[in-house]
Amino acid sequence: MLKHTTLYLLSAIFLMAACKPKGAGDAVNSDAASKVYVAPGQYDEFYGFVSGGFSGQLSVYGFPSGRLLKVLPVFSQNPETGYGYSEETLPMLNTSHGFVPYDDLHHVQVSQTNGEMDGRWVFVNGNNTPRVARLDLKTFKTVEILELPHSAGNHSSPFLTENTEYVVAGTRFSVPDDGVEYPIHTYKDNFKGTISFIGVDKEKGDMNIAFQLEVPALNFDLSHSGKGPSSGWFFFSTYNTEKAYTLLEVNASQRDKDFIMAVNWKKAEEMIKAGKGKKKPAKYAHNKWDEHKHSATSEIKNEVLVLTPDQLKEVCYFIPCPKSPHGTDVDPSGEFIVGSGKLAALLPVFAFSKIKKAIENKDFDGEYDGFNVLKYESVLHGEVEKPGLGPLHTEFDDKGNAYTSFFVSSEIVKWNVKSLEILDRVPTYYSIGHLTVPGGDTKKPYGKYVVAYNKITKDRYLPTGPELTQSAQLYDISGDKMQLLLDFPTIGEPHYSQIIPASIIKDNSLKFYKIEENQHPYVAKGEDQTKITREGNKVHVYMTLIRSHLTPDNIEGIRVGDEVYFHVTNLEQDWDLPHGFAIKGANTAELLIMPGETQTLKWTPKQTGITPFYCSDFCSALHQEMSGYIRVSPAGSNTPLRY
Ligand code: K7E
Ligand code: RUQ
Ligand code: CUA
Repeated sequence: MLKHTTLYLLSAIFLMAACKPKGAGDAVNSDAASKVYVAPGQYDEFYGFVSGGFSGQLSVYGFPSGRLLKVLPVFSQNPETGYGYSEETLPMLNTSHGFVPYDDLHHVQVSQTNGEMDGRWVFVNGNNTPRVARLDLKTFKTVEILELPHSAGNHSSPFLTENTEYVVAGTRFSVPDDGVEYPIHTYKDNFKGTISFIGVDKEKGDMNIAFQLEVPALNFDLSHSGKGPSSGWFFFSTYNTEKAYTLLEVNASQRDKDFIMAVNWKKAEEMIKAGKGKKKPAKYAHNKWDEHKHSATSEIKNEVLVLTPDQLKEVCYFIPCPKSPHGTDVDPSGEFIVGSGKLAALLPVFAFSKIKKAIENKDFDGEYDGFNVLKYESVLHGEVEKPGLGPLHTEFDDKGNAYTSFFVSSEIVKWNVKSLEILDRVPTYYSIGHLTVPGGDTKKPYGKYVVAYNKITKDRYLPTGPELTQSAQLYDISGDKMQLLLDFPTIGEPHYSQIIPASIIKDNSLKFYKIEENQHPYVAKGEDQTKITREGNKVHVYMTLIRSHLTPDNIEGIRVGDEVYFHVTNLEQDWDLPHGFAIKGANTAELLIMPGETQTLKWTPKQTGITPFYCSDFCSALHQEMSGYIRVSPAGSNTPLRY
């Protein structure tokens, strides 16, 4: 009965989010338009990489204009480019469960050097089938996907250490080891949490699981790396200290305080270097894109190194944090850590110097599952009082201020990190989740804007049926008061994003692939290298595209039942000259091939007749001429190959 009362109360609080804050219509000043106006032909000042949530994609926006520049498929198939359809890209979406072309992408991190965004790569998490992906910002392509074993609900991920030494990923659902079944009610004894430390190659960016920590069964929600004085530490918000395994939202919120777990990852790393890691069976896919072969490979790995709870007493410490903390955010100085208890009426700010002292002095308040718990009061810098309802995430500017999102009261609150004084608040329309200041989780914020990513759109845009676009809002934070400038729709549900000065990225952007560097096994580097080969029923067509013809363009001798592989090379050597490739009735893919690249479409003709194919991207005045015919003869016929 009590449980149900709590449930109703909680639902009531969260449903309030659907109410409309006052003054929704008149929140914009007349100069807002000029502040977001980027004249035709001009570039935006910032790139924004915005999570696409359950669309499994990442989108690229220009700021301050809010113009959508590109949608980048990661854990999804994309008919626009053939990603996840072409033979070369299929392995990217392989997992230990087979081909999984969807996921729920929440968090975005641009690679860092010395705690500042360096613009080399973007890392994102797959929340559902636990994966971490890396995109290369030279090509804006997904180049690596690594599955995480013994994890479920890869939510507190993929947060980075200051020099991108590690991508860190904590499990949201505690589970037993992969493949092991226990009665669910034995949760307390048999379930556990894991935190993966994924090593990143300094030059190439290649990821590998360096080690995993086995930790108590808790829900690891979010995390952030320490920096400066807190270098070498990582902070995770956790909830469900009650170890509930049913009606989670309610049971998991009964206690007054949950925990932030502080992890001394430098110490864990030393233990691994000293050979203390234990080998444990694991099954996970590691998929890599080869830029020269223009192809992906997928490898299934079968082992990880782990440190077990009995080894971690001097690695992990618990900090009490009020009611179901969500974001754990570290300020640019690295001294202050903000915990956001979703159901708490205040915002605790912890001081790293006090955490360090408490650990040195062994100033503990008992244990939780064999780990030392620090005293709340002894590590607290202070509390922001009555900040708002339902705090989720905090970002920082370069003037010592913090910006916290409040889901239930649907607002952003600006406060000073040292004085804890509330300075300003603005409504968001409606019910904000994450928010982003450019560089706002690094040592170097660019405190010009904050972008709100909202959970509920309601009536901000023209109705589009029951399903509305998701929505984001851009605010100017350069003055004392925040000012709403712009609404813009997003692709899928936006969670976190990263916003980075365009100057760090744009000059490194690749214009086209050099044809002489193309190492695709089926490349034709000129029309003289085009050909068709047959082995049994497998036919390989080495085809080229250049304005404005496909070579070969008349193909005979294909039979019903053949497996035909069209390896299509775009011979152009210039920026912005892709060609498309489409075959009538092909149910595998339609391709978009970049200059210098080779991609493959697999086609298994089911009926006899004449099948046209053509370039599907308008590429020149003779684009409509860019087409050809295939003659398909009956199975077993002996029409000779002719092209
Ligand atoms: Cu707050 Cu998945 Cu980062 Cu979304 S989580 S809001
Ligand atoms: S054609 S430019 Cu199909 Cu009218 Cu498009
Ligand atoms: Cu090539 Cu149109």
